[in-house]
Amino acid sequence: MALIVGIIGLPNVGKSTLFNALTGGEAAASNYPFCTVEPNLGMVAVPDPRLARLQEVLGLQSCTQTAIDFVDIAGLVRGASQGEGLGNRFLSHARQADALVHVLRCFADPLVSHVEGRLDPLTDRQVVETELMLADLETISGALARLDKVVRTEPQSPQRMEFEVLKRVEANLERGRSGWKAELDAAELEAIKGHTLLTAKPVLYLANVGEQGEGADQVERLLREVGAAEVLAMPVKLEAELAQLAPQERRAFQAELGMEQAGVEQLIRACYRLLDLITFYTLANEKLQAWQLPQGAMAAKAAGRIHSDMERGFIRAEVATAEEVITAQGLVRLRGEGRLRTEGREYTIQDGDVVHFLFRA
Ligand SMILES: Nc1nc2c(ncn2[C@@H]2O[C@H](COP(=O)(O)OP(=O)(O)OP(=O)(O)O)[C@@H](O)[C@H]2O)c(=O)[nH]1
Ligand SMILES: [Mg+2]
Repeated sequence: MALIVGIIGLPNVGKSTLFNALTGGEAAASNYPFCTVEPNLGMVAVPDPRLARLQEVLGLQSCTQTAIDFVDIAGLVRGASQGEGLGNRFLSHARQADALVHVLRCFADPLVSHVEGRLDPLTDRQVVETELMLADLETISGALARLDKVVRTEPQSPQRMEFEVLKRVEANLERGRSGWKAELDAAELEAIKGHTLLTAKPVLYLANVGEQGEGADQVERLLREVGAAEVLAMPVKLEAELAQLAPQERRAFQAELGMEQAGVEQLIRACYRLLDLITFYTLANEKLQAWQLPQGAMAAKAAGRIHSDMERGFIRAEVATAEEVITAQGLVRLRGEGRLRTEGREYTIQDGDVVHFLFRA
């Protein structure tokens, strides 16, 4: 059950090019608005230096990384919520995503046409977000009409909270406020989760800059508007070209360009954080595997990620940190010295834990 990150934005801003940079793939990318119609789906392994070090000290031939699915969605234009462009098709694909990467064009290439005829990532962002808000308003108005009847006939209905929260979200969206999530607590968010509202999804803005970093002034404007944590600047076309090279060649080229870490790697890791995921590791029968888990999940649930039997028959977990395993060159010494912690089913798994589950089959 890999989580899905949807790539959204206006047409012709570099979404498919970004998808290719991530997957090393060859999705159609061209100077032609609405080049993408059917979404491209690709599974991308999450780079994990800690896993590589574990593999090395354990002397294993292979290991299994975690992955995220990326979906390259059709471009969206003004009026999409009313069916303009590929309208509702775009929106239904975006709705299936767990988080969104919103690509904003910051490169000024006169050869690549802009659907609105000018370079302005701030306005582009507004155009797209307005459509997301309008689409949500429509979803909400349909749901409220139905819930209104329910709470009127049964004022103490369990759906009362859902009704009240949706009304609050609606009031926010009507005032053009997409940041309504901050006002709700966990229970309130849970109550409306089923509506998969687009403005509820975590968003990362990807500023698509030119090959030489052109567009830095636009990135500055963007940073001022949305805050540094949510913006990543990346020369998408260059990254897609790098993705076509063999690993060794790519590293040499990156060193030449003074790039410490590939932009795509930064993006994948940023998405991992955006999805609020942590990684834990298991080592069984000489098989080292990384697993992803929502932040705050407990040991029994983590066991269930591997097999439902392990969750059902959970007895206890033996835990060490990846750093401890690396320093001790494996689990054997840690176990021998009694340094593996014993944890129960309610232990909160920490990022980087190496876990051995004991369970009744
Ligand atoms: N100069 C330059 N061109 C770029 C860059 N990124 C993308 N392009 C070009 O812009 C055009 C559109 O790119 P796509 O990746 O197809 O855009 P898209 O957002 O998927 O477009 P739709 O599928 O039509 O919505 C292509 O000709 C790309 O080569 C960039 O960083 N610099
Ligand atoms: Mg495309």
